[in-house]
Amino acid sequence: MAKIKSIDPAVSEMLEQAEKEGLSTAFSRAEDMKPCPIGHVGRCCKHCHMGPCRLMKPGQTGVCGATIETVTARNLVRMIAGGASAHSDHGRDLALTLLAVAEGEAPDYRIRDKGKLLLMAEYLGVPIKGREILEIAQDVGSKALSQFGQQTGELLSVQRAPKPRQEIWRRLGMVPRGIDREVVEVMHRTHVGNDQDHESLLKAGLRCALADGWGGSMLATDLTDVLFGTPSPLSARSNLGILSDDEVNLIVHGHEPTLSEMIAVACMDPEMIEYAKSKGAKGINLAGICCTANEVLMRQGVGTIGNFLSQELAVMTGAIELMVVDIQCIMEALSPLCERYHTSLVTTSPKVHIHGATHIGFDEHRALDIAKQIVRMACDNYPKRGKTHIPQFQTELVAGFSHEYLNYLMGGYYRGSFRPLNDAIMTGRLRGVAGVVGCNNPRTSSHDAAHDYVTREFIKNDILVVQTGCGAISAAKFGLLAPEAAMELAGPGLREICETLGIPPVLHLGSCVDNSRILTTLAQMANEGGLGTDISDIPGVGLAPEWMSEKAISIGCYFVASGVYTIMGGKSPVEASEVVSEYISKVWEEQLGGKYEFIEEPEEMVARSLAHIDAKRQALGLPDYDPTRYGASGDGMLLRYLEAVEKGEPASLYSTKGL
Ligand code: NFS
Repeated sequence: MAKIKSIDPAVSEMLEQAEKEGLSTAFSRAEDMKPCPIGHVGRCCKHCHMGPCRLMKPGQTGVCGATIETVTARNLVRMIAGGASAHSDHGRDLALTLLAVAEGEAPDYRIRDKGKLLLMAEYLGVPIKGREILEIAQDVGSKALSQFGQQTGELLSVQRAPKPRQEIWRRLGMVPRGIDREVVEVMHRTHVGNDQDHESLLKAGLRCALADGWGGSMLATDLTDVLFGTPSPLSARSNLGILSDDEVNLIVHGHEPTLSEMIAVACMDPEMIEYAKSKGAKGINLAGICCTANEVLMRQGVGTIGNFLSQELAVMTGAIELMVVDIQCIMEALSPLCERYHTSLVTTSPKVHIHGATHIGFDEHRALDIAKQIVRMACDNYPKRGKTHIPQFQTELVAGFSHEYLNYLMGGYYRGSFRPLNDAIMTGRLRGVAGVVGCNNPRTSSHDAAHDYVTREFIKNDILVVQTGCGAISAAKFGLLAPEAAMELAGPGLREICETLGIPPVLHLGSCVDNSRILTTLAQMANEGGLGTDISDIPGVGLAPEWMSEKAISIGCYFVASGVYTIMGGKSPVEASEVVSEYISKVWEEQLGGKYEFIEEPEEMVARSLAHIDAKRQALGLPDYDPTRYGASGDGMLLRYLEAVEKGEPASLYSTKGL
């Protein structure tokens, strides 16, 4: 039987359609071109023009004498620098936007979450007493910006990590000094003729990753919350079925929230809706792809039509009038594909120009005007729409779980707390926690399959799952972000918790920069007490089962450096060196309490995660995980009782026996 390319029925339907029409996709291109077996596992060094050198035989070195250890470590840390620069540059732009708002130069934006601004002021050391909110915002913006160019000292947000963690970083010389400095230093160290010691290269790599997670990404998340609101739960829909047959379909794609938030405003403008109607459409349907989708989903409830591998297939529906992109994860294949349809591809970032696309440079000084111009362009395309093929699959979801909301959820407005979560883990009602994040990759067995498998296994085993990025979109499409999923799929302890709190068993925490929400959440769990004193004590794991981007490598590494056992799917990019592979697993675990492993089989990912979580429970002296102690309360119990009664089976509401 042929390998199923995707477990998403909408994607499968579109792939059939693509085949019928003879169109290439990332799936077909990945099949036609196998990854380079030399570079894929880190054997290739192409940092100078004496090479590329291929280190194929044991003991073989590059022309300069570089060993396989140096080459694999260099390649890995350069990936970290690439990922960290992408997340951090995104954060920098938001700091500039906040400054523009504070200085009255971005009239269409405002400070939406003053509480979050004050929190930022606190950790950035900005005085607040007796000051106007815009004055504080100006200082927060400048201070945030200064973190990128800082040359010495420590990044201020490092203080948000548990104290023992900060001490580990200080002891190892791993505290980031400035965000840009760490990225530049990795680029410098990996230039020909520099750092030739894999240990020191890898240390610099982790410091750079920390500058991403606790620096650029954390600032990006916090600044976005200040400008557009800290998320709280809302419902929305996902998958290609939410494309409309009779409305203008406008898709936002990429990662930045600044323009997409304005487009969301413009799409609700009665004047724009009238304009759409004047073109024969019933209205305007705004939806998203990738992390821009996550940004507007988390705050505005805008639906998501899919994750990374859906972008080309969405255009092939013929139902998209316009796709507006900002930065990152935008396939170059989109432009020629859009030309085959009536779809306009619009680029907006000065950093992303795409041949064949229309460039409308984004300018926060006249954001709403630009957003309206783009909406009008989409409407103008509607009469040109030809035959469409929209797969009829969609699901309901609940998103919007910020760190702040989790506090509120468990303790109310005045007594926000993580006590109930820690207690649940301590008693064994919850076995542990897991973050399942990251991309899609056509090289994995089936699109979304690994995400879906590990997530279902975790919740079945009473592990509360948090997600971001394309992983979260995968969970959305398969109904795992719906509260009902707890009733059907969660283990007994997790189900009871979900019922009590009214939450899904899988919590959507946002875009990929919002992995920083997982960091601050873990820090609070460690500080709350009962689960040790550091992040590495917590029974938890992090996984990116279908990763492909450099950003995912950086994310994985900052989780390891924060003390989390982190599993990446697929082949290891450092497989060529046993020494480096062992270093990032065993030595990093000894130093930091977190290890970095690449595991191809989802079953193995789950097995190792469960073993790790149980070992952490044991180290804390917590009771062994025992699901039979829970599940005798709540609606789930009642439902199973009613089901048993209906089938004429023995049932009792007062005992779990026989149910
Ligand atoms: Ni993260 Fe978001 Fe998706 Fe991967 Fe790309 S969209 S930033 S990199 S592919 S999860």
